[in-house]
Parts: sequence; structure tokens; C-alpha cells
Amino acid sequence: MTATPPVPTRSGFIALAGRPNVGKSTLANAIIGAKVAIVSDKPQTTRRAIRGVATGPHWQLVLIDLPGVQRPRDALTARMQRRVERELADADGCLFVVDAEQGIGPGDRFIAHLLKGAPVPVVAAANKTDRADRSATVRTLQATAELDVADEIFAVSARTGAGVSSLADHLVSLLPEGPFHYSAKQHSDQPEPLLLAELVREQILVRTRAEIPHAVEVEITEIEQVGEQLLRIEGLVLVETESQKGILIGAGGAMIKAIGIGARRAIERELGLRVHLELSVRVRRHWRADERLLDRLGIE
Ligand SMILES: Nc1nc2c(ncn2[C@@H]2O[C@H](COP(=O)(O)OP(=O)(O)OP(=O)(O)O)[C@@H](O)[C@H]2O)c(=O)[nH]1
Ligand SMILES: [Mg+2]
Repeated sequence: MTATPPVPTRSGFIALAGRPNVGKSTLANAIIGAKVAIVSDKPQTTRRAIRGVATGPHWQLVLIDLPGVQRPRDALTARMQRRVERELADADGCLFVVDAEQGIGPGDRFIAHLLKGAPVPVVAAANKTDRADRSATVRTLQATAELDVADEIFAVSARTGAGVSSLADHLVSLLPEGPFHYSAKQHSDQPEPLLLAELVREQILVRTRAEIPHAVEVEITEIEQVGEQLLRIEGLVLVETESQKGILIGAGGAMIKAIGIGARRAIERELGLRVHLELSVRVRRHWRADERLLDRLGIE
């Protein structure tokens, strides 16, 4: 009797590149099939490199969701940009995401130029096809092809899921043979306090605008199990000025209350536990330029 040789496993890292707001995180969540990264309509939502993991019978695809490529303005955005370049250099492939409705602009061309030097295969995805009419999508696919960086181009909607599974199959086909890096049950490499902080920040992003989304960071300072089914969580919302603090607290505390309720529900949904969440808002001037604080917040 001859034993069938074991099927070799494929495993590797695909980094997502693209302008802020094109839907990289939404697409990463759709491919992974779990919420690994928060999403908002404000640019520069993603601040850290987040690894999302999808595992099949003989393959493991690790997607590295990255901040949108942009021109650095301060220590925070400089760190984000350096991280993007490092991750691209180390990945097995790159998924370049563009916006099907908006088409190709200077920001996309800048990234395409960056990717031309990358020693890895590049796949492009024109996202948000649910919002673009057919001719806009065709124009974007054409303009993406003319950038001459991607071997394959897919039209997808991260929101409806259209085209996402063929894109995912193709990404898997690019992975080198090798052992899994994560357990098959794991969806993300984020430590729990960071995941919870991000869920709080997501609630702030949906409720604020102008400079506030960029000026806010969240730190979880305590997680305590109280009995079997209840978790008590304390979080600190950092802002840069007293006036931002006033806006986040809101009239009679209405804003911070709404943020707290939204975040508690999101956390309960993720953890499947009841949660008691206490948030306080603190002014920390120029936190975005504070290298030691950025280290502590895990933005590197
Ligand atoms: N209609 C539609 N909206 C989408 C789609 N994908 C993402 N969006 C929306 O686009 C906005 C930006 O999505 P994100 O996933 O946060 O974008 P991102 O590229 O990760 O942005 P940064 O982290 O800031 O670089 C959000 O409001 C999403 O809901 C899509 O396929 N269709
Ligand atoms: Mg993002």
C-alpha cells in the first residue's frame, strides 16, 4: 500500500496598499470573514499594521492591513508611512486597492511608482463597484492597467462581497509553500486591549469630523473579569486640546455617553460577554508628536 504524500501547505503575507479611504480595511475584513480592522469614512482610519488571518484546508493567507499611503505631517504619520514601506518590502505580495468610482488620481500614481520598485507580485483591486456605474468601473480598470504595476486586476465590492472570493482565491495562489504562522482559529494578531481600543475609536470616528478624528487616540487602561459573564473595561480617550475634549464630552456628557454605549455594544458583540465600559477624556497636548507615547500605543 502506498501512502499519498501529504499536500504541501501554502502560507504567506499579502500587504494592502492604497490611498486613505479606498476601502482597504473593509476589503481585509471581507476576505478574512471577521472584523479585524475598524472602518470609517474619515481618511487615515488605520494607524497600525494589522495582520488578519484566513486559514483554509491547505493554506493560510495573512493580509497586512496598512495605513493609507500619504505624505507624513508629524511623528504619527511619519511612523505610519515608514511602516507601510517596511511591510511592503517584507511581504510575499501586494494588493493595491483603488476606488472604482473615483478612478485613478495623483495619489494612486504615487503608490504605483512606489510599487514598481517592489520585488513582489502586485495584484490590483478596483473597490466600491457597488457605487460606480459600469462605465466608471471600466474606466478605472483601464487606468489601473495603464499604471503598469499589477499582474492581475479585479473589480470588487468589499461592501456587497461581489468579486471578493475570486480575488481571495487568486491571492492564495500567489502564496509560497510553507508552514502556517498562526493557529487556524486566530483571525488577527492584535492583542485584546488594542482591539478594544480600536472599537472605541471607531465609535468616535463615526460621530466626529474635521480635525477631531485625527486628534483622538484611545488607550485601554484596565480589563477586569467580574464574575463569569461580565467584563469591566476602563479606557482613556486622548485628545490634544480642551476644546476637543469639550466636543467629545458633549452637552451634559451626551457625546461621551453615546460613544460609550456604541462601543460597549460593539465590544459585547466581538467578545460574546457582557461589558461594563468606563471612558474618560484627557487632554494630552501634541500626543501625535510624542515618540514615547506612540511607542506605548503600539504605533511603530
Ligand atoms: N459603497 C462602498 N463603500 C465602501 C466599500 N468599501 C469600503 N467602503 C467605505 O469606504 C470608507 C473607507 O473604508 P475603509 O475600509 O476604512 O478605508 P481604508 O482604505 O482602510 O482607509 P484608511 O485606513 O484611512 O487608509 C468607509 O466608509 C467604508 O464603509 C465598498 O465596497 N462599497
Ligand atoms: Mg484602513
